[in-house]
Order: sequence, then structure tokens, then C-alpha cells
Amino acid sequence: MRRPAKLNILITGASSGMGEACARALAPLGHSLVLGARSADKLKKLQKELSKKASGKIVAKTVDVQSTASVKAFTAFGLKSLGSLNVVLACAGLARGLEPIETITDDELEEMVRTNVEGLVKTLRATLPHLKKSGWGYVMAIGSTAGHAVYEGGGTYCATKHGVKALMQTLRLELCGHNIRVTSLDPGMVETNFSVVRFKDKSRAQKVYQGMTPLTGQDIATCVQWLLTLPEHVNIDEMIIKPLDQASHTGAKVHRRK
Ligand code: 8X3
Repeated sequence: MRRPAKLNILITGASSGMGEACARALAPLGHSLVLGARSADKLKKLQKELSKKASGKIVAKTVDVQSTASVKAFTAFGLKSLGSLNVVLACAGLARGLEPIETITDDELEEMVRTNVEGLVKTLRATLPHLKKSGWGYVMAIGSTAGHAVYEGGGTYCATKHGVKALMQTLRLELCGHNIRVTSLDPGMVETNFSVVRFKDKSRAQKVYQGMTPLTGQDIATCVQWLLTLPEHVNIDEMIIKPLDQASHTGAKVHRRK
């Protein structure tokens, strides 16, 4: 089956950051979207706003990717609303703190593993049968340069992003022959609310990007749009996307103007 002109796209982590930017970029192109995130208010607002400009259907439902039941209900809602699913854009993910392995708290450890690794598996487990059924599918997950390198204080976060890479590599093997593309989008420094969530401190978060020009969520959305235009037989396995000012996969070599 050839790629449908208009796709049915399910997005997790859709209420902010890269997920929101992707939703904003894809809605005006006529695709139909199922938006999911934990934050009901932001999600509703976004859904209302995008529905005004979109020719496709834009629906939204809260989802906690850590919960199997929640992911199942979200997927069922998406299917009922749109009839089928072609694309899963797994953007739900987070970092918490910068504690060494010796002192990381259970809360930080568990939230990262449950969201970034378990949440991705749960999202894929619920949606893959429907991607197969649709006849033309695409799975994109937000990985990170932290899936290609490690840094002090990033042990658990890097482990989860190395995990995302392993999951996507495995998925490519398991889906071979099913007309489903699998891409890991692996950004470096992107200025979203990522560092605010990580540090729970706005001024500390701002310092991460001080004097340099980070990527924006829109930059990642541009990559997603491009991926969706490639010929049928092409699969981009991994995209490492970094700001020009960031030369290393970690923050070790960043050009700062002040
Ligand atoms: C985010 C990149 O360098 O903060 O995934 O770990 S980094």
C-alpha cells in the first residue's frame, strides 16, 4: 500500500515542547491528529486552537504513558475517532535532576525509567497492531544525543535514551516486512521546557542555553515533516540533530557568545 495523502497520527507528549511543535506543524497539512499528554488543560487548549485551522480531525485525550490502562484507553479513543492509525509519534519523555548514580532518588530514577522506557514500550505495544492493520505505518520516537553518549549526573537519563535506541533498533527487526518505517529522532540541546522540568528551576534551566543558539521544537517538527515526504522504500534509522553551536553529543563542547 502507498502512503495515504492524509495520515492519521497519534502523538504522545503533545501538550508541550517537541510534541506540541509537531502537532502545530502537522495539523495545517491536512493530517488528522490524536493528541495525548498528562496536562488536560494545555491539551484541550491546543486541540481547540488547532481544530480551527485544520482540515483533518484533531482530537485529544489525556494519557499517562506510564500506565498500561491509560495508554490502552488513549489508543482506543484515537481509533474510534479516526478509524485507523498510520503514524505514532512518541514524544513523551523527561529528565529529572543531575544527580550522580550514588545519590539519585527513587522518585527521579523511577519517573525517568517509567516514562522514557516503559512508556515507550507501552505506547508501541498498544498501537503497533493498528499500524499493521492500516497497511502503511511509521513509528517515530524522540531519543536523544544522550542515547549516543554519557555525561556525569546523566546516568539514568542516558540509560533511558540508550534504551530508546535499543527499542527502536529492535522494532526495526521485528517489523521488517510490515511496511512500517521506524526512526529515532535524537536531538541535542533543544530549548523547550525540558530543562525546567529537569531542574524545577527556571533560571538554572536558562543557563543551559546561555550564549548559544539551541534547537527549537519547530526544528524537530521540520525533520518530522521531511521524514514523512520520503519515498516509500526509504527508512531513516536515526537522525542526530544538534545546534550548530553544539559540537559534542553532550554539553562538553558548546560555543557560547557570552
Ligand atoms: C537532551 C540532551 O544533553 O540534555 O536529551 O542530555 S541532554
